[in-house]
Amino acid sequence: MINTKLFLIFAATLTIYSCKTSIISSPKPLAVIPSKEQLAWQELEIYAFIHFTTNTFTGKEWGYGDESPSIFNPTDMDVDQWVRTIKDAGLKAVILTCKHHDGFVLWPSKYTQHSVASSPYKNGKGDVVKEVSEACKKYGLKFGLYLSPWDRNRADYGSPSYVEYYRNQLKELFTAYGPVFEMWLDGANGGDGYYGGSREVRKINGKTYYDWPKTIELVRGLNPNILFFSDAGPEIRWVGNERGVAGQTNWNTLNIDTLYAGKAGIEGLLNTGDENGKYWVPAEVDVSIRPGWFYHAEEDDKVKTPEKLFEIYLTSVGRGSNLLLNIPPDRRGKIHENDVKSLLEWRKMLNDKFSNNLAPDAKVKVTSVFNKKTKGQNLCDGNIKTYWAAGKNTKEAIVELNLSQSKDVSFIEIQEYIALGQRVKSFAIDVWKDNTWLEVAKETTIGNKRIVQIKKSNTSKVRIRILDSKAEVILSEVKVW
Ligand code: FUL
Ligand code: CA
Repeated sequence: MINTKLFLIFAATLTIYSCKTSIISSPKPLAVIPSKEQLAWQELEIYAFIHFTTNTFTGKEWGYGDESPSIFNPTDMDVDQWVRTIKDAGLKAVILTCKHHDGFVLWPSKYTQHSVASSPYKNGKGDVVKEVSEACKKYGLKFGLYLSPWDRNRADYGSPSYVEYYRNQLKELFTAYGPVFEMWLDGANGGDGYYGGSREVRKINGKTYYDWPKTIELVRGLNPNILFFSDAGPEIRWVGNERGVAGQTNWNTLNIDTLYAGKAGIEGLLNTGDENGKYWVPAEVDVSIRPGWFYHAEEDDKVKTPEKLFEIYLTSVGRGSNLLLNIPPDRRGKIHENDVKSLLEWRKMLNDKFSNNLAPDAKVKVTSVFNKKTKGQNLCDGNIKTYWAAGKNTKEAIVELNLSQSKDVSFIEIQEYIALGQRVKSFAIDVWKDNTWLEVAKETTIGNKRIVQIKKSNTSKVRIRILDSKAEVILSEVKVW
């Protein structure tokens, strides 16, 4: 028979004990932190942009809007090959240009004739948006869309009825092809165009014309978890260039109340973010694998090399951003052989260079901990949900990894636990050389992920010195290759 008295004492001790553990204080989040959707988005790291429309067949980058749908005629269309290649290259999602500035739409919209339905593709029975979204489901990739606000085909561009048209198309897209993880609002707006035959220059007020808050609300009603990309966010910001380069200093925070999509002269701010920004608006690095966004046969020998793509990986994902890599299908409706080759070699290069992480076998020493759960070992467990936190308000701290024997080291990767906010303002990396510490890098921000390439060093110890931080330092992972 159970001894009830003993059992009660035991239960009481348990309660006291659990009360005690629950009063261990944890680090407090900063005032500005990512939403759970933004956190999940960061984990995608690399995904594909697909630019495909009449431009593919005219050789233009910006169609004027007077292109006949009859030219949209891919000869050997293979959407499965696009998405399979993207998946094989290790990318996690696809964003498709459902309509570019020329106004031709890739699905049979009931609001316009200027679409695939009027083209020879599948005798007008084709639907590229459907094909891509279904292939994404098949291959387990997320699906996103781009619908150009600027429309050089529409006679009513510039008047309120066009905004209605744009919203109607969003309703169609978000009803038929969701769920959509990200929507791209391009900042290019207004200028010359066909505009239903007027052939003139039209200027709109980018700040007021589209009434974005209303459009965004409409889309969120249909697709609550969506993230909007634009110069101004609200959830994801442009990085300020199309070269594949995020700021060496890259804050996820920004003041978006002074920005709007298409506002000129803010590239520098978008590139670095704003240390004191009041909103969490991480940068996305958009860059094309070719010189243009659309396929042009004369650029077949200008496909970025695996080495160049690797460099871009370091200046985007390696600087805490996500990489949106454009891979434009050709006139057959396939990703060209040269692009496929480059993509797959790049993937192999990433896998090779980042295959032998020395951190899990290292002894970790940290200068302080916040509490007994936020220990240094959490940095090397391969789990981004576990973290090391320095002592309360400790803005300077050192993490030392003892590799036990000398190894060649070329890259150090550090991740902040950004769920509690981006904190680190500056840090340095040292390697143990000739019985002393040698500084090999001095950098500023970390964010979601910072990959620092150092001159290959044969060393038995590596240390990261956090020199300044907004609040106690919190890192989730450190890797050494
Ligand atoms: C720009 C556009 O004007 C380009 O054509 C392309 O779509 C690029 C991704 O964004 O603003
Ligand atoms: Ca961890």
